[in-house]
Amino acid sequence: MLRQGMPLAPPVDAAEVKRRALELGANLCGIASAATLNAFPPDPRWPQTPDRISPYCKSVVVIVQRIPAGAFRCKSNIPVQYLDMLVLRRMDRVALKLAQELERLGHPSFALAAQETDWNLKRASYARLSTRHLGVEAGLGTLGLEVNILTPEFGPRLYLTGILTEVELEPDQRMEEQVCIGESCSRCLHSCPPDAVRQWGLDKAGCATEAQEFGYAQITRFFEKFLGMEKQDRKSAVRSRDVFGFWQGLLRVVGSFGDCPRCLAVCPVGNDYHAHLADIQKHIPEKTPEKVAKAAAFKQARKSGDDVPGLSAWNRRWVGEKGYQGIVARQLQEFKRLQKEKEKQ
Ligand code: B12
Ligand code: SF4
Ligand code: SF4
Repeated sequence: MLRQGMPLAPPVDAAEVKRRALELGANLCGIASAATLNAFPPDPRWPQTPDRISPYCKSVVVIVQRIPAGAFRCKSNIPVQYLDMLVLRRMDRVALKLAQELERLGHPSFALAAQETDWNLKRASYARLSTRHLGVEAGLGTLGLEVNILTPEFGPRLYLTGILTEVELEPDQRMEEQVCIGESCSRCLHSCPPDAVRQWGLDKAGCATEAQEFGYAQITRFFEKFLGMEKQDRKSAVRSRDVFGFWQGLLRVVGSFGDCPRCLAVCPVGNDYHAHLADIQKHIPEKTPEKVAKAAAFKQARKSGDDVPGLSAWNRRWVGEKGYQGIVARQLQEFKRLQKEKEKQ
């Protein structure tokens, strides 16, 4: 008789795990080896490695859930903010289901707390594992100029998580070709409202003012101010837009993170961009002469071989060692060819 939880522990086929992940609703799936992730932490000073979480983890199954492009065609940011929450829920469900199925086969497995950060790592700005770096190691894409992971399929318009398992699975090959077009594109930099995009880096505090309008930093700032207020001012502070924002964040996450869609919306990587966004996102209203000059300086720095921290020998692994080789142009040509074929039918 076969009971749930009985440890049979047969070997598991990696291709079958990926097929099952897609069947459950993931949009992409790849596998990274825990040994590789332990050997290459994104920042060795603050190691985000599976080993810190469990010494028994052998593989990490990485799943991607895309954000529907329609939300980036709207008049306000609200639809993206709301969708983020739905996409994350869906992603976590798929991850949990897959972990349970692996465990039923006899291999202890669990889904990562993908959105939560660790208080002990860089004052809580670091997660247990960096899922972007998991994605790169699992062969799903490479990091862009604004450090989002860009997949050839959906550019950066996605969320991703990992399932940590004790079964050894055949890992996928890391992409060595850079998916991001790079400094000559810089559309993410042009679009960023607080000008937080660096050269394969990010001013995180700057980004958080837009990306987490009612996030943790804003909550603590509000209460610090509140504690020093006169009784009269406290009354109106309690009824302010801030408190409403915090309440909405608690209710549906809207506003507490995933608030700013701009670098996601304008990135020209991915067939979802060619199909649904190229027309309306072509023009970037936030583009200024200062941002154009900043992008030109980045381009020059790379050309002259200057020291760019985001492109250090250690970081290149996740940016794509072979540099940009025209993947976006190739995809666009193929997309147009397929469209012409469809029109003929
Ligand atoms: C915290 C966080 C944020 C915070 C950061 C807050 C802060 N004050 O630090 C803020 C608010 C900025 C943020 C914003 C966004 N986020 Co966020 N965020 C996270 C979270 C929870 C953890 C990030 C983390 O741990 N990073 C890991 C470290 C390694 O990243 P890093 O600092 O960039 O690492 C570099 C530096 O360490 C640098 N480095 C610097 N100094 C040194 C020195 C040495 C010696 C070395 C070697 C390296 C080094 O090299 C590293 C490699 O590039 C992840 C979820 C997760 N579990 O990963 C989501 C996550 C990264 N966020 C995500 C998203 C979608 C966003 C937003 C688009 C949301 C939005 N629409 O508003 C924006 C995008 C901003 C951007 N361009 O990156 C997605 C990414 C999807 C994608 N396509 O990449 C993630 C993966 C969530 C998920 N589960 O899918 N986020
Ligand atoms: S999420 Fe918004 S604020 Fe943050 S880097 Fe992207 S465009 Fe800039
Ligand atoms: S907008 Fe351009 S520069 Fe920015 S991440 Fe996308 S491809 Fe790279």
